Amino acid sequence: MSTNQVLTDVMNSQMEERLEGLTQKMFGKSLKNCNNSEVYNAVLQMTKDMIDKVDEITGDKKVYYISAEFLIGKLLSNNLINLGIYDRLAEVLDKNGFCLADIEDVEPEPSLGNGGLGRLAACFLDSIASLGLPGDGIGLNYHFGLFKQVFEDKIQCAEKNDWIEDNSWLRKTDVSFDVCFGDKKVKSRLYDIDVVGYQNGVNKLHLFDIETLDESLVKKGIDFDKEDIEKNLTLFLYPDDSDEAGNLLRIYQQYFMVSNGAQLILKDLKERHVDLKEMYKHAVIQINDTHPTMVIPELIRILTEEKAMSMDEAINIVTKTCAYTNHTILAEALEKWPLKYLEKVVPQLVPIIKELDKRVRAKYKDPKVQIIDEDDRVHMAHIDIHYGISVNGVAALHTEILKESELKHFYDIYPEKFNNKTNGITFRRWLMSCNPELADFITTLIGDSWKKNADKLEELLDYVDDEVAIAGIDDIKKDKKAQLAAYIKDKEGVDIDENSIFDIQIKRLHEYKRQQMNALYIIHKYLEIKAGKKPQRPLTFIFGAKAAPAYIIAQDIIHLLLCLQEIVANDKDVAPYMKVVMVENYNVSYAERLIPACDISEQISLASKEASGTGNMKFMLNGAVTLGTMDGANVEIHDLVGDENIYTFGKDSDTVIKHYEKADYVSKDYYEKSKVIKEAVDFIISKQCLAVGHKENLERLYKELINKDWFMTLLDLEEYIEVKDKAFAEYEDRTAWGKKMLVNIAKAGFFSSDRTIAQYNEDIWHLS
Ligand code: 26Q
Repeated sequence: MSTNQVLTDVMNSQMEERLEGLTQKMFGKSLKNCNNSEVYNAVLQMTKDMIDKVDEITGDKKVYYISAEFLIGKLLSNNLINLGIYDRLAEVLDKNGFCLADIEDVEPEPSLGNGGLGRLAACFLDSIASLGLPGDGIGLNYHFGLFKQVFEDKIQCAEKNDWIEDNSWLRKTDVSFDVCFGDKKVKSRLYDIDVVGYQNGVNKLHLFDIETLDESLVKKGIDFDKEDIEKNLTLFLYPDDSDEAGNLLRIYQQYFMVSNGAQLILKDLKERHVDLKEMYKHAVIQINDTHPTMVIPELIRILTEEKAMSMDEAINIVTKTCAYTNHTILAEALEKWPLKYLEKVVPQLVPIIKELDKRVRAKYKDPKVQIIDEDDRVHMAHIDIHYGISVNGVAALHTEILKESELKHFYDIYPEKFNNKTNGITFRRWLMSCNPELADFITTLIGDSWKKNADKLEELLDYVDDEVAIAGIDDIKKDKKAQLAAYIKDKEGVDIDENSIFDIQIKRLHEYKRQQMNALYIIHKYLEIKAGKKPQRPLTFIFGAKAAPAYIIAQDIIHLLLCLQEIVANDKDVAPYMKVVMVENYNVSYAERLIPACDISEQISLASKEASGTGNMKFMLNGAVTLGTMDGANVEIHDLVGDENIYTFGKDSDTVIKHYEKADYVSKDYYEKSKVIKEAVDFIISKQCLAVGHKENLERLYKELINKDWFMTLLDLEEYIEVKDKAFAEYEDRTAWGKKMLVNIAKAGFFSSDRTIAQYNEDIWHLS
């Protein structure tokens, strides 16, 4: 029996007394007399006390996962599960008149990320600890996470989103470093959040902050004075404005993160008595997209200026220590900082970056692989690729596209550096915690070894013809749909029909993800119903998405969806057959309710544009069937489940890439050639739509679609309509659909982030 199992047993047997003791000590009353918030605080304290006793994960080599985002979501439920005390706590609370789910609701959600990349980082930390590997996260302690979304007059408004309370998972440490921005020196303060592995030890998420921060700078919405970094450095997480990234404060934040990170790593190595010449044998730094890239020149700077190493030696050692993950192929999202900006913010790095660039120029003449381009912009990804040991994409197709087109010139130079690591998700959060009913049912069928070894889910395939098992899965889906319906009624004030098909698209709002194509389908369906063609069963279209505040067309798409929601709801001919709901402030907690209730998972990006997607994996694991393009990890989902168990459509990535190369996609041709497309697009500026919406937003979106449509919505619309209708029709064969659900769950094992992390370790990290 491991130490942690002993701890778990002790905690489970003494839990009631401990909680009672804590409520007495903290609030001077007994557990029974506390309110939910007090119970939450006592449970938080009890859990932290237990974590203090769990062994730290140690080893000869450690990975440092540096990321500007860790979208950890609420932590209570996950920590309880990983510590093995969830069931007992539910029992104790129940006995005292509380419901654990209500207590979980009290916790504020830390939204320290935009979407996929940040959530991936959080899943990875869970898996690293769960596999017992030594590995910490390094990031920033934003006081306001991703903005809170509210709809006013069918327009998205952004409000500040605070999450830090007096009593929280954050632990203030006595670690503080000096960070210099040229002549200006800022003092940092480190806060740690414990990362508890599943039946395993503890690692840390290190979040750096400043103590001179002034939260009162934030006035209305999310505007604030951008001048004084001593007051504003860690106030906000930047929304992903791919296009409008050129903000100095973002560079200040990035350097603050990596300078602290580098100092922390060196401190750690010193405490472990590591000779810095052998640093790469004891530390590996995984760079999550280009946001932490400055860690490379920063380490080189410290090693040469403060540790008396030669430039050759420092570059050699740092190169062997760092590895880079690419998460995007959208050219506009690749970070290129004007040298001028860097000269202003971090003048001390500029000579190092110039030296790195000089060395590249001496070896390679191709302008495409230089670090500093002819316009004096620094290509951050190029630093990572030249001065790191590994470059990985996040799904098989994505990595192939990097090798063959986006980063081809680098692949020609360094084929050995390129590798794929298909993303994954932690099953602790995305099944055990958000869908305990399904997790338990799976366990009754195949035992619980799948919790440690996700591939075991394949044993479910033995039940593919078992009517009882299939009915069991279907009943759970029904329950989760009913739970979601009640939640949506409460939160959004919208009634949804539990017996309808739940078709869900939840993800950041971006044109390449094509929420607008889904909207056009909805218009098409609306017009069909108006014309008398009714669906066999009512349809519920659910959306959740935040748009970067500076991304105008994305705002317009949200507006259109909200207009459609109203038009459909108010039309008595149509309302009984379909419903549209755009939920407000979609976040991790909302995802945890939506995903288990989904029948059809919308993964409809323009092929070649979605690096991987991870929502697609979460839906599949919870028994939804994917309706998707052959993009990102959808391709691997398709390969695993087979044609029978997924609905695919649309032009493939080669075709799309050729359209871009030849610049021969003309959206107006598609609009004019197809009656169905024309009708749907025209509806956007119809009298009916303008009566509920804003002319400016709707006209702009309409014009964008027919004149530009950069992400080729109209290219795939007809096939999308056809395949989506087929999926809805086939849903009526309940036995066949049940099998599809089961196969999707059974084949989801590959997408466990435990598998992804094992591969990072095997191929890149080599932790002992
Ligand atoms: C850049 C500059 C300035 C401000 C913000 C940003 C910025 C912030 C966040 C740029 C990009 C991001 C996030 C990117 C992201 O989430 N990418 C997603 O990563 C997932 C995990 O690998 C993939 O599954 C998704 O396909 C990919 O879109």
